[in-house]
Amino acid sequence: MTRTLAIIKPDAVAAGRAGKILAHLESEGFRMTACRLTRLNRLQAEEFYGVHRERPFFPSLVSFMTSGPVIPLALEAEDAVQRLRKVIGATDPAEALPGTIRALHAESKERNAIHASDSDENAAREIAFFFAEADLFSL
Ligand code: 3AN
Repeated sequence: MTRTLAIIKPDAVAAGRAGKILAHLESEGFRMTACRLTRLNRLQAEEFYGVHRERPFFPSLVSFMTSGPVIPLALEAEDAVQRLRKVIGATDPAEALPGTIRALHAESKERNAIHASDSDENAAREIAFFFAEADLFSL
């Protein structure tokens, strides 16, 4: 078993789609090892998305990610990082394969419903960003 981090983003939480997205993740074989409902402040969002600091969409991304509550989830599965990337689909919902979470629930490239770690190294960093080791349950 390996771990990854997902975040159900403010657009999906506000639209009442969090339950459907969690059900989708569970139906794909992901188990929750930790879950919170929280709202990021500006500094937290800037740190979390630090690699994108120089990109033109960065200010808008930070503003969106702080606009309402989000649900970070530490998830466990075999090959969790790669499998979750496949299940969420492409960044732009217009390019996401049918049946993926972003094809089903995302509005746009920015308001795209869910985040997923893109490497094992980032998964470890991102899980630690939201959760203490003692918060993680392994089943
Ligand atoms: P992904 O979330 O698919 O890993 P990244 O890491 O390239 O995509 O981008 C991080 C986040 O930045 C995306 N989830 C999206 O919300 C936002 N983003 C990426 N590219 C754009 C863009 N061209 N315009 C607006 N927002 C973007």
